[in-house]
Amino acid sequence: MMHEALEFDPTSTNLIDKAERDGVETIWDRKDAMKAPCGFGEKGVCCKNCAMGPCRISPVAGKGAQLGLCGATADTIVARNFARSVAGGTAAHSDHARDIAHVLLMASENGNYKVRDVEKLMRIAAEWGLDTEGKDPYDLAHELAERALLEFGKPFGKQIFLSRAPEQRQKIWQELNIEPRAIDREVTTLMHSTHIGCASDPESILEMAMRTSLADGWGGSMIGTEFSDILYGVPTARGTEANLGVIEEKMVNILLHGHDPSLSEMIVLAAEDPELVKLAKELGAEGINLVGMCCTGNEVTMRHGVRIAGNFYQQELAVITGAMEAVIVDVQCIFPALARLSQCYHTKFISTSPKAKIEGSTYIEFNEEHALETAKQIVREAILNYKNRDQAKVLIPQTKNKAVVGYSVETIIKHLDKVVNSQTDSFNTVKPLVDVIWAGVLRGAAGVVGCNNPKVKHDKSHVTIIKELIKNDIIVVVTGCAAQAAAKAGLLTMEAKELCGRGLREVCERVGIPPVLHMGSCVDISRILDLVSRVAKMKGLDLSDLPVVGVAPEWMSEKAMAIGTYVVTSGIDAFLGVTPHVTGSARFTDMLTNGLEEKVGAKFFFEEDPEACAEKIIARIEEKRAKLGI
Ligand code: XCC
Ligand code: SF4
Repeated sequence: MMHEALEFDPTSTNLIDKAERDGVETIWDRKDAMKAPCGFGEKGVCCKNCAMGPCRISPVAGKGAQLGLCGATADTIVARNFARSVAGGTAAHSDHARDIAHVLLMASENGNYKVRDVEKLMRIAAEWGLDTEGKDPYDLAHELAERALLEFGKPFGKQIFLSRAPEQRQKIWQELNIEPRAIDREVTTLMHSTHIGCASDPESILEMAMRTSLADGWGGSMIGTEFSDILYGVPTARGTEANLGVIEEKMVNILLHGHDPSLSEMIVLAAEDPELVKLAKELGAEGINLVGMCCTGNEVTMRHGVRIAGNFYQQELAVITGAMEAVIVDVQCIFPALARLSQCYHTKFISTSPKAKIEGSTYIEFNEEHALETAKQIVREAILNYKNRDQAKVLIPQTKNKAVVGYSVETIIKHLDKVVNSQTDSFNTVKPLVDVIWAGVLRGAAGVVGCNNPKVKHDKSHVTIIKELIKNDIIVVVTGCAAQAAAKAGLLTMEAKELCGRGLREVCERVGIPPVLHMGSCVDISRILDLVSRVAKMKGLDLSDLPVVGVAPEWMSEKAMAIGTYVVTSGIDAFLGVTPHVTGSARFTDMLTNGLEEKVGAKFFFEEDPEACAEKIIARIEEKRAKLGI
């Protein structure tokens, strides 16, 4: 049976047919079994914040319950549910960042974790006001790590990275009293405020959610990105390939799936270990083939060129190929379904994080103290499993596309610099980018980010929107699973310039970049905040003045909810291709899609049709240009 959501992606369709033949179940079967989703949940009007409930508000005014037992209105319930998603997303990104800071704290010259980029260490330490003069890099790294850990729980003060934003923006945050304090405090306070019998004013709940989301974007996520760069190196442009065709028939295939580079970096090292490679060969394989998925896939492709097996939607399909010796996961975006699925094949499903023990998986705790040793043990398990592969069950789609990845802010600036040869402080100048936008050669920029969601056809919204934007001379930067959709569609190549308008094509040719720039994982959206802040500051403008937008065509996670909220709170419009669960409150929906603009100069747009979404984005960008008189 053809699942409607799939039509767009023939690679996946083949494997879905195979799943049916193999008698295994996938997300598409579960989606069918789910039938119509709960209408109350869909609209956000179901509250179970206390045991007097669940309370659900009738969507028809004057008919059925209009208030929860405690008297909460639909507006309050929707606002509280929304806010709790933002808290969940902020917690996930930030707890990941905390782990990275802990790893930096234990980094040492002779240990598994080293400081790979001393220059960036110095730069961030100086930015944070540490005395760097004549200090041993590791002493400085430890001092910086301790400072970062305090960002999560310090009793006083606000997030240090807020000062990266243009001054006008900081002032807006100050006036609204939404400058985030300690990250954990914002998450905790928001959970408190949305407890039964606490805040009921939707306006104020939204503002608290905005403050919490800023603790993600300009706090946890930014720490996650910058500290990963210090430990594992600043990403640079490099070639790779993407889609399930990167799985190799004659090699030991290992899929890395999840988020934290502290695990994946060690697995990369282990997979290169000569003894383990030798073992793989002794067992009849041609070698070890490490491939990535979701954000951890982005982390390792940006720093090592590790090939991308696919995005969120394809995690089950990778196992269904029958050629996957092991799936190694840590945290976030991992289907619990993988446990049962991998038992139908020879695949070892290895979970590693005490924060994400998955029933039915093989649990090998990843202990940072013995990082490389554990990583080798995990890779060895995969190799030993090669002999259990059932050749009769193997089907590897031959589809894959070339891609260039690794455009950190540093790398983008270096590329721009080559063209203009500007004599100014090379790290700080985004002048060439500013010039082409102001000259109208580029109309603007869009960050296309986020997940897959079976509510829309796999990757179709991502690809349709991106193509439409580059055709209209809007340069696109991508992260997360959106980046992988773009990679699979061949949009991260120099050749993709043929799909662009004249202006963007010219820029791509002169600078030597693809029209769609891979900027990393989802915490790396902080790189986008950094980049646009540099552009705004160079022009003495606020972020809300710039012809730039954020787009999440197929988002699904709470993290995406936090991202959308901090993007808007930072003054950048966010276009969502999947409508969040807020429509049960016309008032709250209006606050998001209208009222926010007055407060923070940006708002949400909900548009599920990708063509219409692209049109609205272009219109909004032109509106901003007109206001700037450019
Ligand atoms: Fe997860 Fe980060 Fe979404 Fe992909 S894009 S499905 S959150 S892996 Ni971040
Ligand atoms: Fe119902 Fe109020 Fe309890 Fe929510 S908090 S479940 S609306 S009584």
